[in-house]
Amino acid sequence: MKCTVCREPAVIDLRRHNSNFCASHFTKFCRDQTQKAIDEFDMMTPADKVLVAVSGGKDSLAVWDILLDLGYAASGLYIGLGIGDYSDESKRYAREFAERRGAELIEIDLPAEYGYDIPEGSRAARRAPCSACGLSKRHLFDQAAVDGGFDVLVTGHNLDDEAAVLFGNVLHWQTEYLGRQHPVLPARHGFPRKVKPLVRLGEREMAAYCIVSGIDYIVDECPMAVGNKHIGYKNALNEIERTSPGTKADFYLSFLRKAASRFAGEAEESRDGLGACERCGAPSTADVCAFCRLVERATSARQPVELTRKGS
Ligand code: Q46
Ligand code: ZN
Ligand code: ZN
Repeated sequence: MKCTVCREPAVIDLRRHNSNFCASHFTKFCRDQTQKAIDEFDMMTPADKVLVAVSGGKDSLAVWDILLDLGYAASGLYIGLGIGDYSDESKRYAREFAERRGAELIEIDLPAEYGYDIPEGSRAARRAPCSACGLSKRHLFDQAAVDGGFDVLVTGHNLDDEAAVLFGNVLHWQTEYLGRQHPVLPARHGFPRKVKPLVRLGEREMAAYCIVSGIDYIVDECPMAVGNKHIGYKNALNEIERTSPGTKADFYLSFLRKAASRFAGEAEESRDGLGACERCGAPSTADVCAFCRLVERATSARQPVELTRKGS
């Protein structure tokens, strides 16, 4: 197998692009695809102050690495979720990467700063772990970006993630979510601009990018992801992709080009009428935002346990 560009030995074959690449042309391919997504969807410019949401996994570290190489001023934001060894290890990878690249890493520790971890928050709020986690992360990412004066918040969602979410939204005709499923959400109502520069690159490519770039990342999946419906959607799409390479990219990117705008109105309506949370000031449709309600439930559920322990 030879590199399509230079004929040196290739390290990866990309069937949907009908190409093979050596390590250096693969790295260039990933950078080019990222820059193409940034340009195509007007995500940001090198003048922007960029904050990357970093989990310690391959996608977030890869996008951070690529943005730094493309000349963006990108800081990282890591949130300690209190998910046992998984959180300890993922923090170590995020710190190691930041140190190696000499980049700023902002850290927030959910248990230390807000008094609960994701397993507790999920039990107390009677939400699935990923729902309590997603709500907490979204709130803290938004707040850190706005407080830190960042122009744009970057997440490492890749093509596989976005295609799986789209698949789920289509299966259930979640038209409001379809209206919001764009790789750029403009800044408004106290939310920062949010962008997903990896939407043209798949999961396998991001793992390969980290390997050829010498980036260590947490390989284990989050233990709380078990039962997450998106894993099933990804598997179903991978099965289709196996026999028809390129279908996944076509499904998602053609949705953006041909159909997304038809649902934009519904998303607009749901974002109108936002007020400010009376406790934290974040944009909210209710007097107290969902995050502050989660904090309240999770911490009041914790207190009696601590009191019992102290008294015993
Ligand atoms: S960290 Fe959180 Fe993910 Fe773990 S609990 Fe679910 S959402 S799976 S990206
Ligand atoms: Zn080459
Ligand atoms: Zn609030």
